Amino acid sequence: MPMFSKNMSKKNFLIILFLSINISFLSSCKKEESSDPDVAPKRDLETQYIAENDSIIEFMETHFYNYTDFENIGNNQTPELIIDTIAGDNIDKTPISEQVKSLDIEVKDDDDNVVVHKLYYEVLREGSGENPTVADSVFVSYKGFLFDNKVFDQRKNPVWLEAKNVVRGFQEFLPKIKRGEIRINPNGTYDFLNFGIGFVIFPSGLGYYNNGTGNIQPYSPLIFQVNLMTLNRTDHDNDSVLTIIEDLNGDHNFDNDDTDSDGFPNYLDTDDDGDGILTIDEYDVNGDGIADDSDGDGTPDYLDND
Ligand SMILES: [Ca+2]
Ligand SMILES: [Ca+2]
Ligand SMILES: [Ca+2]
Ligand SMILES: [Ca+2]
Repeated sequence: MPMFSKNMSKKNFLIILFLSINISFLSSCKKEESSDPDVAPKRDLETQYIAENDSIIEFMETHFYNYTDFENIGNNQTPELIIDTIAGDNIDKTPISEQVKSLDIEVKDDDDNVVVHKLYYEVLREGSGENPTVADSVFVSYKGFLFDNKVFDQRKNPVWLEAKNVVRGFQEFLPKIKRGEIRINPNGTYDFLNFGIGFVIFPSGLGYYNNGTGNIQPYSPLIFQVNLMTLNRTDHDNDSVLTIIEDLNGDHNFDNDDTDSDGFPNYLDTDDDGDGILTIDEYDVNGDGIADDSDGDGTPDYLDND
């Protein structure tokens, strides 16, 4: 496909790099419960989480990854993550459980009860640039696989994804690594150097839960290796307020913040408070980089309709 042909001119490449958005398989698919054979009956979120977390911990205690392949790697290399059982010749390997860190993510069940889900991750190379937010567009290669090593999705050539559209565990992991640098070579080819590499393991409550999809059975914990080439900050409605800032309640769901209740969430609303003045014309009139608050009531003008 032409998107990443190596002989593209520098100019064309940069235009494509910074404009194109590619939504792939990773996009959270929200299927309705139906007669679809891939959709299992919905279980209690907390019960399911506890059972899956136990199985993830057991998996990490009995498995290792190819950590020696990630030592002293070249600045443009991307070793592929391989996970195997600690047994036989590999009996002395360090288990994954001794290497990962964890992150607590709040997930709500259908009755709005919060069940904290642990996500386990390892940064294999930090990267050299900025970290993405959970709202940004990221240019990534990745490999998604299951505990039985079955690969359900893999991109060896990087693709653009929107962090807010991928499964939650992948989205929440992204800010843990940094982007790399772009090197344009004299012959017009390019590569990325010193980009962030890591992997993440998470329960189905941060994945597809009761929805099976492709090779993924319902209630499957998922593993992703992620290689972050570069990123693009997003401002979906071009109102000068970055999308990450439009998530007012900070729950990483961008669809439930709608200040003026007009049905358009703030990240897609060019007049967030519905006062007839576009957000871009009242967000930061004095240009100091801070949202203006003319009446000093603590609510910035662009969210304040009085
Ligand atoms: Ca929100
Ligand atoms: Ca709105
Ligand atoms: Ca807005
Ligand atoms: Ca307004």
